[in-house]
Amino acid sequence: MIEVGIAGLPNAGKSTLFNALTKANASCAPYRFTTIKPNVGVAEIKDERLNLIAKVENSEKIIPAAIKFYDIAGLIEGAHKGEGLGNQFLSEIRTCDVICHCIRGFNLNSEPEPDIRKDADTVNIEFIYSDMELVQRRIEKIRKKAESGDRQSREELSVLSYALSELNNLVPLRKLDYKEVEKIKSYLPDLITLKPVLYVLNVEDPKSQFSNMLFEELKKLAAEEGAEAMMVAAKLQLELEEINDDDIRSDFAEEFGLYENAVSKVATACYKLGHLITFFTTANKICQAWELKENSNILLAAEKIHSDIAKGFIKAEIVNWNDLVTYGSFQAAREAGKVFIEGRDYIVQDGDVIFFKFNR
Ligand SMILES: Nc1nc2c(ncn2[C@@H]2O[C@H](COP(=O)(O)OP(=O)(O)O)[C@@H](O)[C@H]2O)c(=O)[nH]1
Ligand SMILES: [Mg+2]
Repeated sequence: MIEVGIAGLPNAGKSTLFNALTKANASCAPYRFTTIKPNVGVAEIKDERLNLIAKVENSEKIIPAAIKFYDIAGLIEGAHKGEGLGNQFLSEIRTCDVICHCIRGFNLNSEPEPDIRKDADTVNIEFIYSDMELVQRRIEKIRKKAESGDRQSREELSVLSYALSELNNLVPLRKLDYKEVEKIKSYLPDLITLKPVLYVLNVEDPKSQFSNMLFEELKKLAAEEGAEAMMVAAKLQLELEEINDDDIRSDFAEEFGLYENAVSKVATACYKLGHLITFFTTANKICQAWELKENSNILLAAEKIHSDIAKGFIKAEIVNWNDLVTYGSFQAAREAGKVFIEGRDYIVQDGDVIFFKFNR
């Protein structure tokens, strides 16, 4: 399950966003909204494709993919030195796949006017300092061995020294060359600035000029960093989630310009950043969505479901969800030449519906 850490300055609206996202779910088990800890929640990712596939396949149950959110508090200037709640919370971000950086885009009496770049930088610099510390510590640990001539340690030392020099220049590591990023990741996978970032501008009113002016600024900043940006009205979105009547709900969403499904919006952006795709299965009358790393072969997909399917893998029949739905049945899609038989080297594509054949 993809894990997303919601970070940002105090009063940016992180908890409001967290609540909006984790409440935005109901319908089918097993995920729903589950509170693991007060600040950890799992939301199911509504995916219209699932409903359409389920209909064609006469599935009796739908199981969406899920996304885990952490509401990460305690990040203030100096957090890396233990200010505020300090490192305890930075360590929670380290295990996440994507950082959702929440930026305040509304006025609050106790806070100065929103300042996109300044606010973003304050947090980004804490991340950089925190990574610096981790890299330094690791370097100290391996230095002796490297200096004694151990080849592996020397390689690691050279990679980490490079990372440290970039951090010293206040460069987040995700901005480096893909190859360098992969090397650094192989030694220290938990560095925060290696992680992809989704900037979320939290606004009062998504239709206002003020909000949109701030959003333009944020998009510019995100583009410079190769990050993604979106605008959410967390407080209104949370109110939307508390409306049960479908008609009133969609009127409310339309009036205020809200996402009917904020989780899907966030999940789509996070999947893109995390290089994840979705494939589907319909075995045992259960229509299920699964996440998978881009460029994975079909054995990895099989492994996700059950190691026995990977072990006993013979072949798979694959149809794109859109072809399946367009032709109205698996059989009709097959007759139209849209079902493909693939072996173990097949690279799974987003939207594949997969029927595994395996020795039990
Ligand atoms: N006006 C306005 N207030 C908001 C919005 N989102 C959050 N707030 C308020 O801002 C304050 C801080 O929000 P909170 O979610 O606790 O921020 P956190 O410190 O980042 O977790 C609370 O009083 C929220 O009600 C918003 O979109 N508009
Ligand atoms: Mg909070």
